Amino acid sequence: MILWFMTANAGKVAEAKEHFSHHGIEVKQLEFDAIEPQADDLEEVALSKIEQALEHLPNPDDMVLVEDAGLFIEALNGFPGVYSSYVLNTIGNEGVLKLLNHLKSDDPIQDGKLRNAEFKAISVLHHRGQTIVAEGICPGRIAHSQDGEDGFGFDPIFIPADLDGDGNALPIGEIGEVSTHGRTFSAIGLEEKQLYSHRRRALATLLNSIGRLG
Ligand code: ITT
Repeated sequence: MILWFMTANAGKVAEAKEHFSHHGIEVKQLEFDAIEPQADDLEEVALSKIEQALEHLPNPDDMVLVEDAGLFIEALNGFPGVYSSYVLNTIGNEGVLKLLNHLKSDDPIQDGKLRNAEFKAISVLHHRGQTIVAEGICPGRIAHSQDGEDGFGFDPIFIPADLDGDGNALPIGEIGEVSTHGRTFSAIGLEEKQLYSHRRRALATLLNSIGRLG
């Protein structure tokens, strides 16, 4: 079974390939100059992308996937969120770290929370006239400095929350059975990132629903 992933981001494709390879689905990148609307929420952007993807699908019977993701930093009221690409292309990871370094609280509990953040992904899968939408969230925090070489985007500055034995995210700072021990997504690499990833969570939900598409 072929699944076309419409994205310009090779890092996303690598993660989707890794995930679907365990389920007998071949992922291929569908790349063209898509127009990314500036909208207030990820789902609106993702649904606009799927409309465009359908016009470029090599075979109308194939499945097509799009995704819109973003990094939401609590102390910045969710910024950069839907502006994540723009922020990465302008101030970059160093700029985000500088922004957060200006924030300080005298209350140690509040101070610890200032770096809380989450990745969110909305994935949309379309097959023969039917559309499924799934969300994946990965809570975590922003590191004090960049760490690691792997991955893409904000991976060098994002430390995911630990997980319990069932793969559920624990409150930030709690030590879990599954832990990066304070390392970022870039430092742990693709396979370990999948344990925590917002993308993998959204894709797993989609995969559970594919059967319903017939
Ligand atoms: P598309 O062609 O699929 O739109 P994109 O890179 O523009 O690719 P998004 O708009 O979904 O992707 O993502 C917004 C930004 O967030 C973008 O700069 C990504 O690099 C970054 N991002 C998304 N998922 C990420 C992840 O898992 N790790 C690190 N950064 C991520």
